[in-house]
Amino acid sequence: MLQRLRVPLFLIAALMFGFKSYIVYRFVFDLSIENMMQEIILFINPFATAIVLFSFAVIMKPKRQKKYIKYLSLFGAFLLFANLVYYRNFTDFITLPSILQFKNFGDLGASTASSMKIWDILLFVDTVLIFYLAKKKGDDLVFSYNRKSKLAMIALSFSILLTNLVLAEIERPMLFKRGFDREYLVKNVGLVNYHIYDAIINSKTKVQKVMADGSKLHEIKKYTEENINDKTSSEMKGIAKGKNIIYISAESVQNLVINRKVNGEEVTPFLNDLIKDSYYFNNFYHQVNLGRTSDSEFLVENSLYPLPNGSVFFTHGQNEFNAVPEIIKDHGYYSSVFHANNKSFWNRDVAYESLGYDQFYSERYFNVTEDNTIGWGLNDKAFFDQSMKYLESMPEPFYTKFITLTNHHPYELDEKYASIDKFDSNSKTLNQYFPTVRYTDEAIERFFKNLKESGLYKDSIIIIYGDHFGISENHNKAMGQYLNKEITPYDSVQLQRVPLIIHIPGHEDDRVIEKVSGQIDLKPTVLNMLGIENEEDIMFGNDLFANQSKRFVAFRDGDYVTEDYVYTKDTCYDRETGEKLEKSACEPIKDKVLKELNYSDQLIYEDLFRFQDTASSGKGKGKEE
Ligand code: GP9
Ligand code: MN
Repeated sequence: MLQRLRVPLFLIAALMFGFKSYIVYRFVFDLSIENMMQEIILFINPFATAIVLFSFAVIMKPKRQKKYIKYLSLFGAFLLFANLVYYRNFTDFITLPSILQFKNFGDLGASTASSMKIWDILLFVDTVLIFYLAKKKGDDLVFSYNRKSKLAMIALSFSILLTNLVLAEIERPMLFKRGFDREYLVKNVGLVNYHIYDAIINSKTKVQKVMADGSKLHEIKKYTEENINDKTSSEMKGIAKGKNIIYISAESVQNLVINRKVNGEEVTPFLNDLIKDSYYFNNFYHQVNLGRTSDSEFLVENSLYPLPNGSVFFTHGQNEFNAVPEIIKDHGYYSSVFHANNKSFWNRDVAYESLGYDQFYSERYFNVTEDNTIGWGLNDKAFFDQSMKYLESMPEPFYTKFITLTNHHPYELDEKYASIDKFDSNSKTLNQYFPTVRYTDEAIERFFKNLKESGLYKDSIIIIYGDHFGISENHNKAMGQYLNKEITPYDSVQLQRVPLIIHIPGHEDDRVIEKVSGQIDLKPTVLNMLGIENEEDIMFGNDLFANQSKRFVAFRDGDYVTEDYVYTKDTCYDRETGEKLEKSACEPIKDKVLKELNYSDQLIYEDLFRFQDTASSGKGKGKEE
């Protein structure tokens, strides 16, 4: 019958490979499909890629065509098979570094055999058939095409792929620029395209590393010594020695909600109370870029800037760093992260290892059911509750981070969970934001209660910060209505403030600290509190408790804030009043900001910390065990 229809071999191979891939994506990998659009993309993408790959056959002479189709089919089957076996082991997809890295070969070899299943052989059935058809019926199924048909075929197959890419971009804006998660990539563009993307990112990184010039470290070190690192002694030096450090990264919580009401109700009653008994920084800015939560983590652990493109975790997650978890390991600290999301989101499973984390409690450490899920996953209350058993058995002193999730865009919260009413404006996002922030506030309150009950509270220092903005500039009109003013570019910068609360149980000298500060300052602050000095380290932040005022808080796009000015959109504003000033007032700092961002980028792109012999010992396992 095939003969009569004259279906070309390349199309038979493409359709079979597409179909087989779809079955594996949909029913074998555990990919979360949240809506119809995702379902459609998942169906289209394996066929789109398969048709593009196999349609290249049309430009070849029949003999070559046969060879190309046979070996492409074999290669495709092997790619699926290898990823499947790897996935069974690591619930993740193969990355280029993971195959290039020798140490993983060991892991892989040992567990590969046990991860293979007899029915994996089915992945090769279509390939066997293609080999058979090519041999027996090859001359009936392989044709020569004229120029016009060749062009038409290639154009058609690429337009199918383009449709797939456009749909993926609509479903997940900036998918390629931001990377997000290997699961997202596979779900949206398929395994083959994911591997191409992974190869491009990795080779770019490799080239920059090969070109690296280790002597730059001295120049950068000299810059930070002369311009940033404050030598005056901090009043809090050593105060945290031997104590547990507990970070709470509060998803999308902006400073604007602190001490503010909606419909006559406080948005964050617990945090409002807590700051009376804490050091509260009310001019603390997030400095993240496209890597959002992961960028904030990177800033906090390294005191370096995130990158202009993508998430550092994703693009440079295997660099050598001098991160806090690694440094404090030498001082007897055990480090961990709690985050009830897929472990590979933002490439955390890989990046945490480079940062020196000992343990990552990701989604699979939690009991996530339909009943305790809100929005992106496990609700914050259940998250904190279920974390306690791990925290209570953790070796002390520990350094740990809790990353909340409920207050994530689009802030969907069932009425039954909401303690306050929504705001009323033309922005659904802003309206819903307040009840979900309140939910996180209540979850943190519960966590404090749990900490007290477990006895861990008094031996711990708790640091809460907002990871980044929650409401983007697209909602300025509604925000203006809420704040009762028109939002100017100056206000947009001021809205990038997130709360920073440092709570030290038993400490009396608490106050509101108004100095301008940013996420980049947390590493030096915490290290000083722990009494740890590392003369060789390179940090772009300052100890927030030291006397000298920070010179500026730089944002990734070159905008910045100082004690006196806010510089944005090429305009200089008075920081207190928001009045426009002469541009020249802001000019001198502008160059410094760019220089500093550039230095930080060089450190990352060229992986310069690997040239530093003082880098602390051993990396963390960072992995789930
Ligand atoms: C994902 C969570 C949210 O694991 O941290 O990430 P975000 O979208 O805010 O960067
Ligand atoms: Mn976030």
